[in-house]
Amino acid sequence: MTVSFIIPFHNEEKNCRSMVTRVDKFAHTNKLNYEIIPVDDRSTDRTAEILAEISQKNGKIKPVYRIKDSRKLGNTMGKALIAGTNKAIGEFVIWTMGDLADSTVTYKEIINKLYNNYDLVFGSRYMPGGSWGNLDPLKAFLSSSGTRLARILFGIKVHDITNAFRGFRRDIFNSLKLEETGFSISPEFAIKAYFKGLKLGEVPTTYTNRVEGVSSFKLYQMTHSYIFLYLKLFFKYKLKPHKLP
Ligand SMILES: Nc1nc2c(ncn2[C@@H]2O[C@H](COP(=O)(O)OP(=O)(O)OP(=O)(O)O)[C@@H](O)[C@H]2O)c(=O)[nH]1
Ligand SMILES: [Mg+2]
Repeated sequence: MTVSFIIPFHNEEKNCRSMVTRVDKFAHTNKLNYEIIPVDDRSTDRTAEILAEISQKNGKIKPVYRIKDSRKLGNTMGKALIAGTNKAIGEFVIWTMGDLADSTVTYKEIINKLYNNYDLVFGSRYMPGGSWGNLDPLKAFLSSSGTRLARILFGIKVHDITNAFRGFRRDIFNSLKLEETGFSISPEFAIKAYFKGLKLGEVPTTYTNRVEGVSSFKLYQMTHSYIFLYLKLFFKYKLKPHKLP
């Protein structure tokens, strides 16, 4: 079994080397078959340069340089995660953030669940045993509200669908036809997987706020895209008139 780690980076020159090294060390120590796919977008700092340098010394690191044009507006993390996943060869895929926010201990637990026939396993900050650590209280409130709303609207039982940190079987990915370009890809993936009848699981994780680098989080943009997504999916899955046989 091969595990593909997909890591999105945007202006993470202070984090990208330690992040890729940390994942590499984890995978090596745990004797995994693995590959690491860092996906860089629009970085105007040395991120791309550093990724190129470390990938030359280690064949398991296979960077994707997606958009070079820094003038392109808007967050494209969703597109980056899709591009990385499309390049992956592993049977299992893990999305993990490039600012060192996710605990490597959780990788093991996600992989164990995938071995136990789960299709999509969330790293969950809000389930018992998980922690949002030093995450800003407003962000913690907003992100947990995104999950609560999905529970009310769609009946999804897991506790953290707004965290992009997750693992899944690669073969379930293409059929979901994910479209969100930015951060809202996280709930979109969860909601579409739920309605597809896939087996969703979760493992507790402890979140760590970034120490270095600049945040790509934009409150207005994110809230707006979440509301639009939830309305669109509510219409698609809950209000759409049933077709006559
Ligand atoms: N490829 C790519 N990566 C992105 C983009 N925007 C953000 N990222 C990366 O996605 C991850 C999550 O973005 P963050 O800026 O940490 O967003 P956040 O976690 O909501 O905000 P923080 O509180 O700063 O951690 C980081 O690894 C970013 O470098 C993008 O447009 N393209
Ligand atoms: Mg972050």
